Amino acid sequence: MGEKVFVVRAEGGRKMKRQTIYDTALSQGVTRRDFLKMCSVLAATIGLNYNEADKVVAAMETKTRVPVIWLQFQDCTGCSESFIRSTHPKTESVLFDMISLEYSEVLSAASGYQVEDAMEKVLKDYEGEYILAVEGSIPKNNDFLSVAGHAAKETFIKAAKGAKAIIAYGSCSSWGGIPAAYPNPTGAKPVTYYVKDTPTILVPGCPPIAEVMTGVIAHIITFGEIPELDHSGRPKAFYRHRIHDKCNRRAYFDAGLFVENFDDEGAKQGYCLYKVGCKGPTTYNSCAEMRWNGGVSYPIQSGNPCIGCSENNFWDNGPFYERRAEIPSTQTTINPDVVGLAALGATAVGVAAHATATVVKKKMDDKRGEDQ
Ligand code: FSX
Ligand code: SF4
Ligand code: F3S
Repeated sequence: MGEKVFVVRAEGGRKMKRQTIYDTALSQGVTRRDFLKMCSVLAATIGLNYNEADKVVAAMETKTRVPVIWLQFQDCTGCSESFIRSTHPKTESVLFDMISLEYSEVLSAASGYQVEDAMEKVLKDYEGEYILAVEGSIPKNNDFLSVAGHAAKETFIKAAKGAKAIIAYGSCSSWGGIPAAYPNPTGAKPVTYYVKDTPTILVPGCPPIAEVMTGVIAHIITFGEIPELDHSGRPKAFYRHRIHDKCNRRAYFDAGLFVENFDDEGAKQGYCLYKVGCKGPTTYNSCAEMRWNGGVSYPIQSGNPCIGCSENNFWDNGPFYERRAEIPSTQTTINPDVVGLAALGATAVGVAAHATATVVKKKMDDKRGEDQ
């Protein structure tokens, strides 16, 4: 058990021995028991059954750490902040055991030429093997952002060329995000605008859930390929449900009990936030299932309507905190009023038949009156 396991890797004609992920974990003081625990959590995160955790164990015991280059463009660094707060498994394990973070403006100890050289070396030595994580959108106009004297676009296209996969981490790199909001002064674009022939996984959210990133990387390590994606390029395992489908306030929606104002009795009771603008019915993300900060809570649980931060154009889809009568049919399979109708039966006929902000409000008020 204590014997070190190395993977032999050909590098420039030479054979090099590199530590496996498991061995790296041991050298960081992680016990076998903790390692197995970490693998079980990872297996659950990537959607494997409990009895399939051995696939993750086998991969971590035999594979070496994946080199990662993490580029930041037009962003607020919230994505990095979110990632380093990953709790399942602990970020230290993810960062130092599963991946080898070769370049990060926030986390690299080195800076200046030193770190620029390190990135060049990875592009050359690990061509086709490294993962490129991108945070932030890329401006069309080169004047807006350059790092180390290179325009953002140029740096991204160069790094994307030899990547095994690109992970667009956050809504800005996935869709354009806040920098691309009207009037989009920089001509901000998502990564897919510039590169189409490198496998790209979108992990939207402003910021995204840290454990989703961990899960995506664990999937690539375990299976040697990117996870199954939906029609927009998001990993299905994490974006297959709407917030509304798994929301802890859903029973109130179905019962027609809504918060009307943030300081009313409904708010105190934890009623549904639909009428104060919740975009859960049109937002695909794992917040309601995985929750944030190690499963502690998520916006809706803490009383704030979902603002749809993982959806395309979320900033321009506002205003937030106001209910819109129409739910865009392209983003939802079923109108939430109809969802409510199905669950509520005959009592909800009035809800569905009068699905406009004002009329729904009146009907709900009427219904409450009857209930009391
Ligand atoms: Fe964007 Fe990430 Fe929102 Fe911020 O960097 S997805 S503005 S949380 O940080 O890119
Ligand atoms: Fe939850 Fe929002 Fe749906 Fe209400 S509208 S059930 S608060 S997701
Ligand atoms: Fe964002 Fe909505 Fe989750 S606002 S963090 S997608 S609950």
